[in-house]
Amino acid sequence: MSERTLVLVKPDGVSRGLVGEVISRIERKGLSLVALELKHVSKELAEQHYAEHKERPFFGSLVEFITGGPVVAIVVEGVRAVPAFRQLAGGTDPVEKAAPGSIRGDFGTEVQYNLVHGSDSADSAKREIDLWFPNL
Ligand code: DAT
Ligand code: MG
Repeated sequence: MSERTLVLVKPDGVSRGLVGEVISRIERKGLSLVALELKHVSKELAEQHYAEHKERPFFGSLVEFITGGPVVAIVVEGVRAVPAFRQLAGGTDPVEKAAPGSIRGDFGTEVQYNLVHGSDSADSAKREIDLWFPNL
């Protein structure tokens, strides 16, 4: 069953020149790109995107980070796209949780600078795609 997920290459991934690497891994996994945009993220969009974390101590710095440079937002489609991209990304902590071979495991060291976002469920994907690509 085909489904969609929202992928973000966060500002650290863009500034480190890893956009092509991330897209390449998505394509090699067998997933398709449906929409792609380089975006400067407003504080409002960042706060809505990460609304589930608004009570967490890192929320302020997370919003500051994600609005601090352009991100590449991608709608990805394919069979089991949501968990498939989470697998490609690796766990949230690039050192403790993300396995080597994953994007975070291969390229990251710090939790905040973990390079990519991927929706965590089909419901989150729908909410996030509506937020980032209202015209899709
Ligand atoms: P994920 O991005 O793997 O879905 P999450 O939804 O729990 O992880 O958190 C969203 C982002 O917030 C995460 O990618 C990086 C940041 N973050 C999470 N936990 C953090 C922490 N303990 N300290 C700093 N940043 C954190
Ligand atoms: Mg999450």
